[in-house]
Amino acid sequence: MNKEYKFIYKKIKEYDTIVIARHKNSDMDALGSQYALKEWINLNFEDKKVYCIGENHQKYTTKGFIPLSDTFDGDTPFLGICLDVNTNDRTAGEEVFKKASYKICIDHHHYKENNEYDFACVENTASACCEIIAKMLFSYKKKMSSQVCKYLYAGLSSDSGNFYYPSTTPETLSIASKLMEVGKFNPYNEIHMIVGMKTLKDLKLTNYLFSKIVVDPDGFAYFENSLADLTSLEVTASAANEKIAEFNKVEEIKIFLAASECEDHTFRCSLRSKDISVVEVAQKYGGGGHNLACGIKSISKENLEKMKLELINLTK
Ligand SMILES: [Mn+2]
Repeated sequence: MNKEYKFIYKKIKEYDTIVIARHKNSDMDALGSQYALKEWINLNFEDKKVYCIGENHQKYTTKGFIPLSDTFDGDTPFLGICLDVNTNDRTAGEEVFKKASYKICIDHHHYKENNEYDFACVENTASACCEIIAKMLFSYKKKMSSQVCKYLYAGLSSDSGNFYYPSTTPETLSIASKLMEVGKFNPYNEIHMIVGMKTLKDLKLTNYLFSKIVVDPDGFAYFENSLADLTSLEVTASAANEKIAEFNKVEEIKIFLAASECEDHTFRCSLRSKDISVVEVAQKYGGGGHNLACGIKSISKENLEKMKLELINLTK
C-alpha cells in the first residue's frame, strides 16, 4: 500500500473524533470526497464520531444528494482532515479546523507552498480529490458501500468535466469503472439526473452572460458582473462564475475569465484555458488551482485590469 495512504489510515484509527473539512464555495468534488470519507469511516469503525463541516451547497444539498453539514464545537481533541483544498484561508470552517490536534490535507490543487498541516498528501495529477480518496479507500480493502461509491463517482465525473478535461487519465477511467462495479449503480439515473440537471433559471443566466462577453481578437474573452448586475439576476458572484463551464468549448476562445464583484467591491474570478497554462498568472494575483482551471477569491479592480492584459499576452 502507498505509504501516505497507510499513514492516513493509522491516524484515522487513532482518533475517536474526526472532523472533515472542504473548500469554501464547495463543489461536487469537495462534497463527494468529504461525505464518501465520512460514510466509509462510519462503515468500518462503529465507534468514531465523524463531522463534515462547511456551509450547505445551494443545489446539491437541497436536492438531497448531499446531506446537511454537521456542526462541531471543537471541545474534544480531534483529527482534522481537509479535502480538495490545501490552504487554511480557503477552508470552510477554518476556525474549527485550526483547533485540530493533528491536521491532514488531501488535495489535487497547485497553490503556493505552505506548512499549515502536520501531514499533506497532494497529488497534482489526479483529476479530482475523489480520485485520490477512491484509490486510498480501495487500497485499504475494507468494507465499501454503494453510497460511498456514488459520492466518489459524482465528484470524479464533475471535476473531470464528465471525463472531458485533459486531467482524465486511464487511471481516472479505471477508478470510475471500479466505482460503478462495486457500487452497482447507473450514473445516468442515480447521479447525473439528480445533480447534473439545469433549470430554466440557469439557462436565463447563461443566456445573459453570453450576451455580455467581450472577445479579444487573439482569443482572450471575459465577462464581468457588477454587484448591481448580480442583484438584479438574484445570483451570487460564485454562482455566476460557475457558468464559465459553458464557455470552455467555444472554438475562438483560448482563455476565458469570469469576474464578478463581491460585497467588498473586489472581484471573485474563475479562469479556464484550452491549452495555455494560466496557473502562474492566477498565483501572481493570489489565486491558484490547476494549469487550465483556476480561481481567485479576491482581486481589486485595478489588478483585475492588469491581469486581463497579462492574459491577453498569453494568447498572442
Ligand atoms: Mn477538486
